[in-house]
Amino acid sequence: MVSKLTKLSAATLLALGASAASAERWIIKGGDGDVAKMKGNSGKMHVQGNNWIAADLSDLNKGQLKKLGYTLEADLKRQLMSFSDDAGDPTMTQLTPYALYQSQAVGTDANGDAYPSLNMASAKKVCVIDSGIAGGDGDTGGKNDDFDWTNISGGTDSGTGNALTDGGPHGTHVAGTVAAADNGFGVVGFAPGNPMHIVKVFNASGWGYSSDLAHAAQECADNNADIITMSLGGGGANSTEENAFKSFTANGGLVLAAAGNDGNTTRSYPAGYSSVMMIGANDANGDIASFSQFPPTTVTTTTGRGKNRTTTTTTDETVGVEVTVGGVGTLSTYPSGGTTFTSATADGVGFTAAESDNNGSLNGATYHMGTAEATDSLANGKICTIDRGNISFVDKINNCHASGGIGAVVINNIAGEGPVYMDVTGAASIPSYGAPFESRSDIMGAGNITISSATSDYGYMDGTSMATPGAAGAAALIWSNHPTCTGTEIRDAMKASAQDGGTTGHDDYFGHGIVQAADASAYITANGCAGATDPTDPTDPTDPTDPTDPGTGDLAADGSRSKGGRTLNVNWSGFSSSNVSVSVDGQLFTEANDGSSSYTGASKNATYTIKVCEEDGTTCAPTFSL
Ligand SMILES: [Ca+2]
Ligand SMILES: [Ca+2]
Repeated sequence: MVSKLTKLSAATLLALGASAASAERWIIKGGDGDVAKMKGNSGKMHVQGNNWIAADLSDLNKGQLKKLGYTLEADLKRQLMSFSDDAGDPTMTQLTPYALYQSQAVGTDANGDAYPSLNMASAKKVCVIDSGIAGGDGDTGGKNDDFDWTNISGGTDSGTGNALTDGGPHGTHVAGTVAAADNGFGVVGFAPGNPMHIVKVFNASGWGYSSDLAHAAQECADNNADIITMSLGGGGANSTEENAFKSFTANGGLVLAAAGNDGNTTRSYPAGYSSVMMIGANDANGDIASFSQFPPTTVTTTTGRGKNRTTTTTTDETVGVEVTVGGVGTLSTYPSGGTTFTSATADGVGFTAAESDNNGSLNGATYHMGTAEATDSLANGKICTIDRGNISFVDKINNCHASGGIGAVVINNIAGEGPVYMDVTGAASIPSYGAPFESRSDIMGAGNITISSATSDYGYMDGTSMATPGAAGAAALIWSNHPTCTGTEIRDAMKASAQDGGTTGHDDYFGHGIVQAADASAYITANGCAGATDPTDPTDPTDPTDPTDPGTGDLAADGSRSKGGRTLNVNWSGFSSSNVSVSVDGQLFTEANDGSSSYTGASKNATYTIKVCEEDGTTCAPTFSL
């Protein structure tokens, strides 16, 4: 084993790490078109064309390349296509939430062929462990009619009462994402009308315990459920709880739970048990939700004492996020009358309007006030459209009102964040709504805006709690088309077919990526329940030894720390290129593919995120931390 020590001091390692994180990516072209010369004067190369390359460039690189006569062009970021909810009023028409389009639960493929739909004859029952469901008058509202109530069961618990009445809206929202009925009104779930058993472990106080969950898992099994979904969690593992889910999984079931909403690396349980599939949340653009937790997929074990003490880190993806589903601005069912729903259009084009405490109907011509930092008489009698930023919402609304404006629509200035939820305490009492940045061009140019707001059976929530029932519903949809598979086989197919998100390959935020229900079903059709030999490579199921195999399943990397924690030792296997690319907290090293390398100068109090990739950076072993 060859070891290579860098000559970097601790300060340098950290400083370089910071600059690497902000490294700019450029396209180099023109001049003599000599690709080798371009590469020789660049940082890490990402893509190579006939007479151009795309690479990371330092200022020094840029100067040198320009001197050699090459042209530099900024390499721009391209995002996945955004998805939208249908626009309209759910009491009048049925709206499909965006996450169903994004995860292929509805819609058609590139050839116009419909994605597989729920096969009710072989439906798998989903057990929803949450705060009950609005089947009658509960804490928040009345019965929601947008369920197939003949397919829903639930018991009574001495602590929380009847599971078929709500103990808060959370459980009803979650259940709607799994299985709201396809009936022409309201919303539609991932597996519409699918059989569900409801276990109520929470009431208004919002507390449950691991023992409650162990008991609930047994109730799910007793009621012949195949899938358990839990939009809940907390810190610390508990063997009774873990054994309950292990047993459910060992008996052929599938258990899913939310990663958590604290936006940090904390591992929540039950999601953190290996037997439970941890679900993260992405937004409508396919970006990770800011709140979605991303625990490391590494397990560290220490052996020996004193000088012989060694720490070994291995990768276990089943203790981290495995897949994600849309969970930002999720539209679903509420206990009847339990929320308000706002319907908004700009020249007939729908947009998401977040109500404030100053709600009410609006209908009129618009005037765009920019950031509304001063009054403007042209807003008189108009609906003010206003950009977020520079001054408070209250000041903006007051300037609109003082200009004679009849209402305000404040547009977010951050993409992917949804509409602005405004605190309007102290503002003039004109109807005031928030809107998302993505709708800015529709709103600003609109001749007319119409907004109505009324009590409703439908509304929005954010959270990995909203993503998890989406994954459970997708699992029910996929499984109903392949009823002889086990829950674990469905889980593997969902991971193998997920659409990669974030950094290339498996990562702690997305796991394998965004669930693709139709692709998962096609994967099982192509490979059988047991899946491909190389389960992370759906494109090459038959020959994992094929050197052109792009899969990541054969690639492994781990490491340890020595010298008082200041040296990082990285090991890898399964790579085919002559060099590999090692990223240490974003700082890139090209190393001979000899299986290991070491880096000195680490800060002993810092954790480093390490990724080993083939030299071209396209295929990587799972990321790990030291
Ligand atoms: Ca419906
Ligand atoms: Ca990824």
